[in-house]
Amino acid sequence: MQLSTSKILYAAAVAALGLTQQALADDQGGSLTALAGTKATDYYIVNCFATPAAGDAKHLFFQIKDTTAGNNSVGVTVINNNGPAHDKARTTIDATGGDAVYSEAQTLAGGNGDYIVAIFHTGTAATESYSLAFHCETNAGVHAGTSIVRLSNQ
Ligand SMILES: [Ca+2]
Ligand SMILES: [Ca+2]
Repeated sequence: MQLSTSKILYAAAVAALGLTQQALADDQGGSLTALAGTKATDYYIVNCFATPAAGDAKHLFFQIKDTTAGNNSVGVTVINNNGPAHDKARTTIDATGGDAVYSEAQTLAGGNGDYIVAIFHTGTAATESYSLAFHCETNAGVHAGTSIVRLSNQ
């Protein structure tokens, strides 16, 4: 009886941990500088991979927050060639900078592997800072293996 109770408590703890992981997104901060002009683009690769606990990644979840108040909006485009036909790239833009609200969340289904992430801003040359929230998820919505590397910083 004691053992059964322990097992149930353990299962509950694991379930709670899983839900917590699902809600937590990784976060990547950065800035597009005025010096880089209107062409300023930051370029990252996010890798989604299977973990023993979660299994295979199905898609990348992402949204962005423009942390610089002002007219220029910050957006992100994610590209993956393994996605379904005509759905290999998605974009989301935070229309209001300087508040706590992120852009509309998007998911792009490319399975395990590399996702190209390009962050840009609209309007004239300006320094615009951002926070990118992202994580890979399984078909069940569980946090899968996620890593990021920055290839270009403007
Ligand atoms: Ca802004
Ligand atoms: Ca916002």
